[in-house]
Amino acid sequence: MSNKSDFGLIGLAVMGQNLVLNVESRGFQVSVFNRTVSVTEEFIAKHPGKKLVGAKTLEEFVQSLSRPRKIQIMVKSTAVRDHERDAVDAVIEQLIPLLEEGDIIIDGGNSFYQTTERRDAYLAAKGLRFIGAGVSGGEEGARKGPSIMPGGPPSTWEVMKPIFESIAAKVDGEPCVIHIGPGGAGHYVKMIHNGIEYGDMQLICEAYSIFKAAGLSTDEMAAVFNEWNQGDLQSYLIQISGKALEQRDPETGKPVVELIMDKAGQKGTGQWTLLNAAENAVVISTINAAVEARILSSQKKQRVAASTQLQGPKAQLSLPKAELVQKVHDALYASKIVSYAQGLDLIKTMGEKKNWGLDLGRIAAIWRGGCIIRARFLNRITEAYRNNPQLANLMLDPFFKGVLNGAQQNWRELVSTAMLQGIAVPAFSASLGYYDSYRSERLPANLLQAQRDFFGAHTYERTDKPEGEFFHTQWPEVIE
Ligand code: 2AM
Repeated sequence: MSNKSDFGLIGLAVMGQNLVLNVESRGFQVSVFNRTVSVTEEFIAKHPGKKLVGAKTLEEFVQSLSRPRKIQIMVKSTAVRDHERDAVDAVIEQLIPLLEEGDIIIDGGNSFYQTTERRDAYLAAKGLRFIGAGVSGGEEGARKGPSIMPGGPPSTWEVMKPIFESIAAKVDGEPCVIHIGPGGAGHYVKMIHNGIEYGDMQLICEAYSIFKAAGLSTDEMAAVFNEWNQGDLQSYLIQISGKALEQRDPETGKPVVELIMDKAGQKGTGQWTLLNAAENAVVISTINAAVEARILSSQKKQRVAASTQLQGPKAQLSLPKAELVQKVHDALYASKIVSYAQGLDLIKTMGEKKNWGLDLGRIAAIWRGGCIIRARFLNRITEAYRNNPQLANLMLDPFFKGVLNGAQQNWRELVSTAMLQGIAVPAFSASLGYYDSYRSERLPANLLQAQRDFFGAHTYERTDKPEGEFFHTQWPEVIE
């Protein structure tokens, strides 16, 4: 082993440990530190012969690194707003007196992007460098190659590039990491990635819900998902959903999925995405529906009580299986395109507002491997933005437009059927609602403007007069 390590990591929970093993496996020497020293000792003892240095103190850890030091923090991040402090801040504060000019701190957790901006400015003022990097792929991604979304100054990215590129997932030989943009851009894009992930997951769950109402067995559903995974819906989430449906419980012999409580958890990035969309006046109704579906699912007690009080039809889906599968496929594919169109619209809007210089096509490309939303379909998004970097909405790209136009009839028939049968399809229907609103030359907002002018003299523009001219009507008095 050489004298000094190339990389240091603080926080040896599973993600941290796996990242360390990944970096080490690419030929780098790695120093590690954990608040609870026994965790470090166990980790080092478990991996003999590896280029690892286990430090008992932070001083020892910092001294073991070559300069400029590259220190990744993988501790619990909880602060949701920039004024709050969490474990990442605590570790940063402990590091500051030990570091020297030009050293680099990398936050690889799911920090809120404004928190990242605050830390970036704080450390820059102290002559230190900071990278806020979104890391996606879960435990397996961290070990074998995640998708990495780093934000920070280009000069810092250049220093980190060899390590990031060697540890990231590879697709067609290309590493799933690019410099996303300055400051909080990396954590921002990771946050929207998570929102999109929520959308993908919920859409798959709605497909499952319809199949279940139609009486398909979990094995039949798994077969459908496995087949879809060979086609245009190919994705990691479709693949694992198929595998999950096949799984039997050794104790009861029943499908494990049917034994799992229908209460979804969430850690907050989906809700942050909604807040940010509202702040930027961008519609992300599919992601919104997905987040809200998780919230409603968690209210199990209330749902159980309401199930005997509020009426609905008893679902009877009598469509031939092949026809049903095709309709669900088309609804899922079209809804997924809408969800990505919305998420990318939000990234585009925010990128322009913040002057981040984001490249949507290249961002989609680094999501092709390592991360949870990895899918062949992302190649099409990269192509769409390569063909037209100014694309206003993904749905208008020639390829996606073709898919939507081809799928829309089946999509509406499926959503209508589900609604008539009382099967909740909030994300399928939100996507269709967005599609139909977006393609409407005329919406009923004329009446809305009339209402606003009626009660508040808010004025309106006219279809027969130039844009920017505002009118007010003397509406009659209302007698109630
Ligand atoms: P621990 O093993 O000492 O609990 C995930 O919780 C990881 O973050 C663990 O490695 C944990 O260390 C670390 N962690 C959580 N809060 C921390 C803090 N305030 N300071 C340092 N490490 C922390």
